[in-house]
Amino acid sequence: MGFKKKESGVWVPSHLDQFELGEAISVGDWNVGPGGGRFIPMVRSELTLAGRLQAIRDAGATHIEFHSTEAPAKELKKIKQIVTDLGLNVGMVTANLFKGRPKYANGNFGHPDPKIRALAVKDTKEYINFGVAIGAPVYVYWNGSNGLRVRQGVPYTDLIKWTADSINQILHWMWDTHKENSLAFAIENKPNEPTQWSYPETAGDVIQICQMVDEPVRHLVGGNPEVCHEIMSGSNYALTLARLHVMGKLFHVHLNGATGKQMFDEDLPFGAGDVMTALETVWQLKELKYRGLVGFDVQPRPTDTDAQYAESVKQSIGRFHNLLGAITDLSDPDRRRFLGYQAKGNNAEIDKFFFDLLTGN
Ligand code: GLT
Ligand code: MN
Repeated sequence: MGFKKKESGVWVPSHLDQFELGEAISVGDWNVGPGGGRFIPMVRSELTLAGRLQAIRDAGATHIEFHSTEAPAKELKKIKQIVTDLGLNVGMVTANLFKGRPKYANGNFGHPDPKIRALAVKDTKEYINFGVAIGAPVYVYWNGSNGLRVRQGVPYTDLIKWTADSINQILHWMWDTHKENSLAFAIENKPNEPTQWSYPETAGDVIQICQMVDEPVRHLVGGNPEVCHEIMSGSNYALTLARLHVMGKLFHVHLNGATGKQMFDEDLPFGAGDVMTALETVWQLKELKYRGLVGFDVQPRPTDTDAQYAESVKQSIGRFHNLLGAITDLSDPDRRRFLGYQAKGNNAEIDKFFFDLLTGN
């Protein structure tokens, strides 16, 4: 895994041309669980790590994603064994910089206190080492608590500079330490929750950070756009995939679903909430010839029973394959017809084309 040098001399993440679309399905360990939250009771029984991974694998995943909280770096040997025994691979790792420590309540890489910024950098480095040791191609930084809880809670220009600077430090350390075995560092933007205003908020902010880090380590950083987070911002997810792709920064994806009327992360199964977004997402990934990991970040429904432990994961993967199948099965004349509509700006026919594709007409 890691990075490879193209003939042009540019370093690129190796995993991005490794899989056929839909072949590598990566799911968060946190995507199954007993349920429970501020307004919801625990409804399912707790499973062990091995039990959770088995449920995710049986739902159709090939890769697993870990937080430092559920899969602590010090348990590397044990975790590696469980993953290998189940025939899985690790797709992504991410240090918990939101609930990992009480100190992160008011931010991480852009926290006003330099000691807490340094702690976030240290926690990240430790978990990158874990990711390298366990063979994960991707590291994700999700902003989490980074940002503002009140207006001017952090000086705005400093928030941006501190965040970029913390990431820059990590990238230099990673390249010096791990060279081409480095992980593809994918930044996952989200506009709010748990903050009122988060940074990085949008894919534009992710690209801003990519531009702010030093040129010799810039190849190491890109984005991990998530469907729900884009919908919360009022953005078109497929357009965001393209935004990052044209900059060479589409390092990973997190697919899920949202109704579009919520200002919080609904984390519905992929294809739930807004099925057209799901269809367009698969269409766009195919269009971009995306060959990285297809990651899912979904939560169980509060009504799911012990028999439906990984139902949200299973439905998400099933729908992805269904939609991919429908798109792949399009005949050449139908494809040409579609391109003709696009070239002429025939919006009515384009709209009908997608509706018919979805309904099998
Ligand atoms: C959390 C968040 C996700 C992130 C995870 C990785 S944590 O579940 O809602 O979008 O991808 O840190
Ligand atoms: Mn996510």
